[in-house]
Amino acid sequence: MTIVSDDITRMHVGAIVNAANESLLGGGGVDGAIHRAAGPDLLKECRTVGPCPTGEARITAGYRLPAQYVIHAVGPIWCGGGRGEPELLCSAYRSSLGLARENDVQSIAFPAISCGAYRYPIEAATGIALREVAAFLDQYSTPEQVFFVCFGEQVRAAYDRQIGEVVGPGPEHAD
Ligand code: AR6
Repeated sequence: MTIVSDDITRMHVGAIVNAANESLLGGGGVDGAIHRAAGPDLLKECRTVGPCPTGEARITAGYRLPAQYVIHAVGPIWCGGGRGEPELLCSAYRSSLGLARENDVQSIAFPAISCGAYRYPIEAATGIALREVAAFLDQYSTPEQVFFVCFGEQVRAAYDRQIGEVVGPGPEHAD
């Protein structure tokens, strides 16, 4: 597991994950950036694979992106925490990793799903991301490499603070 500060559309990996909405028809934030960078064929394919319920994910090609695939995950909108938000966020990460595994994707990059427009508290969301990914990697050998891509200081700080608790301290986890 590696924490990086970057624009996810620039990542040369097997798959990047999009923080999408249920329609899969695009939006703002990382979703908008991914659609702009991939080009209009991404939206065409999304029309054929969507909609996608919250907590699930769908896979498409990456088109003009350096990544081979885009995995469109739908995280929950934060409504105070009493509407199953933690379980739905866990499920969005697990579903994405399951699709990566089924498609033999060896490297995958996640944005901080639900941490922007969907207002999930960052510390809680990044903790879920780290624990779900660590549990999956304990169980399966694919994907081999997972990047947590931070776009902003707050998300970066939250990952940096918590990664040691999940996997133990080590220089290989920072970038
Ligand atoms: N690379 C990496 N991370 C990014 C990038 C980027 N280029 N751009 C933004 N982020 P958000 P959500 C970070 O709002 O909360 C869309 O309209 C951002 O700083 O993109 O899951 C969808 O269509 C934040 O930390 O996704 C949905 O309607 C994180 O990505 C809705 O927003 C997620 O922020 C989904 O909301």
